[in-house]
Amino acid sequence: APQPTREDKFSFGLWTVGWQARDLFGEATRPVLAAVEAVHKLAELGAYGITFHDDDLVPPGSSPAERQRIIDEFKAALDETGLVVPMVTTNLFADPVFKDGGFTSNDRSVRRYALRKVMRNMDLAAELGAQIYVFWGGREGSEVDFAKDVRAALDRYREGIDLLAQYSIDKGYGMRFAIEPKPNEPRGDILLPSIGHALAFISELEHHEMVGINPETGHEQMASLNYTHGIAQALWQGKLFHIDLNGQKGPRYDQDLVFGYGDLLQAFSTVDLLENGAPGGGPTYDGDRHFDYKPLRTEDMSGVWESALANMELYLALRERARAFRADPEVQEALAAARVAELSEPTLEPGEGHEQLAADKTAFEDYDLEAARTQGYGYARIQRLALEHLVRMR
Ligand code: GLT
Ligand code: MN
Ligand code: MN
Ligand code: MN
Repeated sequence: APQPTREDKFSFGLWTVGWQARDLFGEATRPVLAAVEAVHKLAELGAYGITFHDDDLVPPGSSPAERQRIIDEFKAALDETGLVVPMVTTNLFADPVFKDGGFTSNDRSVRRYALRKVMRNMDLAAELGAQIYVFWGGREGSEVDFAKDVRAALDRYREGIDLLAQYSIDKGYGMRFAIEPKPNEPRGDILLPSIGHALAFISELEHHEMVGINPETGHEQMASLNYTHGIAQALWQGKLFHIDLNGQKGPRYDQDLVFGYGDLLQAFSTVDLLENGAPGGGPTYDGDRHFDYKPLRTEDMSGVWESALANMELYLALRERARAFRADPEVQEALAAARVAELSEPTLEPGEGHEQLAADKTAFEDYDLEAARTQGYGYARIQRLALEHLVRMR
């Protein structure tokens, strides 16, 4: 199997390998994982980064002295291993104070508390060199439509992000923010439920240029959406600032499976897009390959590390498969036959407007409708070749 290296830029949330597997129906099945141990183990496995929520690293209720000791030990482990902290985020969902949301709680005092909690953790994030700050608003939402003024909630969401962006600017932190959409769970309905909702929201922000998205594979798939298409649109808009890779088997609860363990074919097209860009060119993704998964509840710590490695190995295997797919002359021929590149040609001639188009009889009056109606597009061949590359029939 391919070996992950630092250059591959794989990162993991401390809350992933550190998940004690407490779920809705059962208690923890694993012991607490010390952050320092997570750093050492991830570095050993070939990851380059570790990310965390404020409360993953420093247990809530710690005294200032304890907090400092934990941070110092964490930093020492980073120095020792060379692991970096490329992204940091805030827990605005676990504490009961956030049961109606952080930035969008109906209770104004909760909103002010949430902002302060983020500001405090942004200071730590900056100190550790994090360039990306993620916002997953899992509790921003509702169960009762009539009890949440969504218009006002979006105003408050915007107010919150605007303030924090200003905070980063004024402090000289130079961070970029990444909003993570999710349709539901833990709230019945979450605000900014999909990539598209988040992108539309960002365009309303004061510092929209410093805000992008952090789309998670499973979250889009929970809503039956095509993850590869979603990140393609984010790349198109220059908004794919970060990414949460994992696996999900269709629309059901958030499974956070190992990357690829769900819709493997879509994982393949995801990696192909991230690594090679669109078939007609266009930007590739140069950020971290961040895994947000939950090691199975059945596993002890050896299963945790086994699954952490599985994420990286699968990614590398798909990257290799995607390269082979693109390099295959038969694939290139099939792409050409399907006129995939023709979609990159503008529909109008240079300088042509609607008047010239209206004057072009070949476009309408003399158009060979019958030929266009009966032609085949040749996608079946591409589908077959992609599958064959995926399962190494080629
Ligand atoms: C939480 C959530 C994830 C988010 C994390 C960032 S926390 O586990 O389910 O999808 O990425 O807050
Ligand atoms: Mn996530
Ligand atoms: Mn998830
Ligand atoms: Mn999750």
